[in-house]
Amino acid sequence: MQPRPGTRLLLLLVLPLAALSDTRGSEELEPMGPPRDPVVVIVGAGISGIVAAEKLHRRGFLNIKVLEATGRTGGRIRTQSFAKGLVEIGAQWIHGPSPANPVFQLASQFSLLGPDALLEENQKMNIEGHPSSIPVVYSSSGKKISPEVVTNITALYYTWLNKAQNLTDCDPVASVGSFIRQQVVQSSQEWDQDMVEINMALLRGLLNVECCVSGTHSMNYVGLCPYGEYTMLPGLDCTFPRGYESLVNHIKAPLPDGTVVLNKAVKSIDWNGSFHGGNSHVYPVKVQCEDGDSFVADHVIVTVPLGFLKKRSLDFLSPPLPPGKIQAIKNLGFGTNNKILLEFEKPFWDPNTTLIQTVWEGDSPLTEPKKDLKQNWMRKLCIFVVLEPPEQLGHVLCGFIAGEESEFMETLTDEEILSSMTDFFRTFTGNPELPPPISILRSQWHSQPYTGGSYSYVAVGSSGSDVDNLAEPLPTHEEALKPLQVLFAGEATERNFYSTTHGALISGRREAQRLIDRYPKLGAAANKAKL
Ligand code: 6YU
Repeated sequence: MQPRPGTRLLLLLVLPLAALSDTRGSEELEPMGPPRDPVVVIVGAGISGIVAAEKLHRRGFLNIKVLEATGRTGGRIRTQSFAKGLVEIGAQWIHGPSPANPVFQLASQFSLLGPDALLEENQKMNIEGHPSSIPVVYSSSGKKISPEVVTNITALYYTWLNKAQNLTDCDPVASVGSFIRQQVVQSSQEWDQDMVEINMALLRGLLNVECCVSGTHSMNYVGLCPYGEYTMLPGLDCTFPRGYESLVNHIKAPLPDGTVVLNKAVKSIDWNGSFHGGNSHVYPVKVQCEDGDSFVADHVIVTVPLGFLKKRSLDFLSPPLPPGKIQAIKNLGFGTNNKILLEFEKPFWDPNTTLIQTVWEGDSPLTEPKKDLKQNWMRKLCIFVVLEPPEQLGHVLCGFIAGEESEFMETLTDEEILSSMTDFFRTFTGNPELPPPISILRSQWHSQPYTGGSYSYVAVGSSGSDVDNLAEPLPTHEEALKPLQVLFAGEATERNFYSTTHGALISGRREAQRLIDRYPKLGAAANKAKL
């Protein structure tokens, strides 16, 4: 296992001061900052970029620009109208909504949550990242599987997953998928013969759900040793009644007009240079945009998704990223989890159903899904959330699909998906007359050129140190006497909370704080001005 962040902090405390490049006292560094208000450019207006801008603004930084490639803020937080209400195209829940979660803190502060989410008992509930209710499971022979069978196998599966999260000794090349397979093989020897097929099918379904949770094609890609570093906070996952984007809108509200510039895709970042601004000052960084505009800066905070960095790791920066960072970008995983939202005229599910799972008889966790994507892509669809409340939203299911099948789905038309989904639900309900959904909306995160997938995971062959490496600012430790120029935020840079909105938020605050620490007088002046 990699040392946990706490251990690293301890190591840092006992190291000689000279070795602590980016933890040196800010007083020591201040003379190296520019003798004027620093200019900060933030690339990306997702939650990490917006939070960083808001924090710098609040702490007295006057020259901040957030350059966003697309025509909107929020990035992978995206709320849209569908059916009779609002739905989420990206992030859906606050994972672990409890006082330690800064997204929960802000959402409560802005009064964005429903009454249930604010109940103390909900905040204390520990669901360890698993769905809070047992789904109704339909099998491909058109029958519902007995809740008792589902409960037993689901409980067993979660004990294995918890074991995987708590391993202290593991093979560095092992995957979560291989670990689960081992448990299946051992456990299946004790199953009644007539339960083997259905248990195996259910376990394949659960592995497919796990691919959605981890945002990966296969759990064979997710590293076993670092798996436990992802930290689950207590709290019963909750949603935003007025949309997740309401959070981003509240955070960005105090930013002066013109701070966020939309449709301003950054092409490349030149650093370690001497660039003249429109004044007499010289700046070390120049941000070049796709449309020919450029922005000089003292510091740039890069918050672009890992999916984008994977495509551009060699040429997004000039001089290029150090080899270690390029390797970290390569090592870490970034996969696709998409949603297919379907509106039905009338629900085919019972009124109290909150989750629907679909399993294919004959499938097994011991073999990988069939390869012919055109024929089989929908076999990876595994879980549907019944969106609530139906009185406000209509009868809407939100299906999740991960991996290559999900990426293939992105290439189909709405009509093709609708037709496949109609067949799909007719098969699973055993009702050949089931009316088709009346409308559809699906996400296409893999095809978004500035995202390239859904979220990161720590892949086999990578570790938490790759996450830390990605977060490391430039110049690096070796050149620490130069002022900071390029900083990195975004969910993939947060070792314990990657893949979440709170991880992204924490990373944006972390990098803003890194700059604030360099300019103690600015912060002091801002505080004085508030008194
Ligand atoms: C969460 C959830 N959730 C579902 C789906 C998705 C995600 N997440 P951004 O991308 O937001 O911003 C970067 C910006 O940069 C962006 O606007 C770009 O356009 C811009 N940009 C890029 N290139 C540029 C350039 N060249 N120039 C200028 N601009 C440029 N998180 O907490 N709850 O329910 C879900 C879900 C379908 C796609 C999610 C969820 C992930 C979050 O959405 C995501 O982390 C943050 O929004 C990212 O913010 P950011 O600022 O970093 O980037 C054990 C273990 C397992 C580990 N996983 C467990 C957790 C599972 C995660 N949950 C997933 C579930 C759902 C449904």
